[in-house]
Amino acid sequence: MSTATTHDSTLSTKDPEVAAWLQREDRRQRATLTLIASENHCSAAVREACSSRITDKYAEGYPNRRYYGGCEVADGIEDLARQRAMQLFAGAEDANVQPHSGTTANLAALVALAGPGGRIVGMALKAGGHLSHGHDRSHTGMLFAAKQYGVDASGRIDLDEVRRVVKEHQPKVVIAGGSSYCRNIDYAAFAAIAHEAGAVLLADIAHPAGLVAAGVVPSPVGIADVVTMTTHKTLRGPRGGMILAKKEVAKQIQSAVFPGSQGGPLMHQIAGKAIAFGEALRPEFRDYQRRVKENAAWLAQCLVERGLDIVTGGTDNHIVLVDLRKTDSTGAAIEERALAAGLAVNKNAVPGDPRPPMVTSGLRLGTAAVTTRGFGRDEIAQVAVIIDGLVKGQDPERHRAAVQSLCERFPLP
Ligand code: DSN
Repeated sequence: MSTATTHDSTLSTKDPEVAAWLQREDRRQRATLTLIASENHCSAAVREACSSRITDKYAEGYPNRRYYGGCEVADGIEDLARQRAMQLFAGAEDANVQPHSGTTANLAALVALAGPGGRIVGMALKAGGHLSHGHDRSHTGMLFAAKQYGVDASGRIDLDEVRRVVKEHQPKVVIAGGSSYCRNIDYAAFAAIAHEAGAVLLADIAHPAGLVAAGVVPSPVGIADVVTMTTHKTLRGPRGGMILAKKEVAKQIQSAVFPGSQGGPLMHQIAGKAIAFGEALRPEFRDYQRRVKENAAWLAQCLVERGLDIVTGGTDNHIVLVDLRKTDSTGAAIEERALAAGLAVNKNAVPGDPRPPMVTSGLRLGTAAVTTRGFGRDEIAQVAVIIDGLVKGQDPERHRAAVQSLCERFPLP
């Protein structure tokens, strides 16, 4: 197993305190199985770009239209990232690789498409949506007039309910996508609902971006007017965001990102994005995403066979949402117990959850990171046994050695 890190050499002599924290994080990740659905392990090449010298460079503006001199390398990198993004997401007419995160991508897109105070409709966080889709604690719920739709009793989006909310609210933007929604989304139906009401469709694929790029789940590209995403979840790149837009709205999106909501782009992250998109264009990436999806379906099946409730009974993507309401436990309690066993998971509301967000009755699991480590059916089945044991009250210590052995057999990239 390689232990070399970019901070081992210079940093440990220049700033041993920070180096020690970063080394501790290396050890934590190596010795933990990450089942957090929004996390992954990017390649050493991506990490190298992110710690490169271009972090020093100011490049406000866009390629060939910058507010600073000396941007020729920044231009080359940003153009390459945009070209690769459009190759990866076939049908994309424009790509903006500058958003610092998924939330800033959504905020910029909403300002561009709805305007300040404009009406928007998105999925409620509790139903599987995202804070930045109009939640009242997010600026998207404060700066826009937001209404939210939920899911039906089975945990699935009810398109009749979406249509009803859209007809009633007459928004400028309808948002499709979420952070704990595990089923495929019918983007064509969403587009029809949005367009009937004179609204545009924003598809947020922050979670399934990698699966979409690999063609193993449906793509909204070419259907939605704008597609936002993060680059660090299933897409397995550096932390950041991206916006794909149809030609008609590309200019508005561009100015909403810069100068509207951001200053200088993080060129080191954009270099990392270019590398990740290049990796995602290789055939191995498609195979990886196919395994991510198969592993999630298998994890859901193993947990159901052991008697646990899974929201919607299974999954179409990388997310498995365990509903703990029939057990004595809470999401917070299992998150803590899982960590003691060496598994990183996160508590998450389930639709209709009576518990507050810091407690919750759900557990969100994802297979992107462990599949990067090389997990297949046997290892996923072992994980299911451990999670089931923890929910049933077993001592986490009992599973620690098995988790450590999996971590050693399946090292980080
Ligand atoms: N933090 C992301 C997630 O976990 O899904 C959403 O912002």
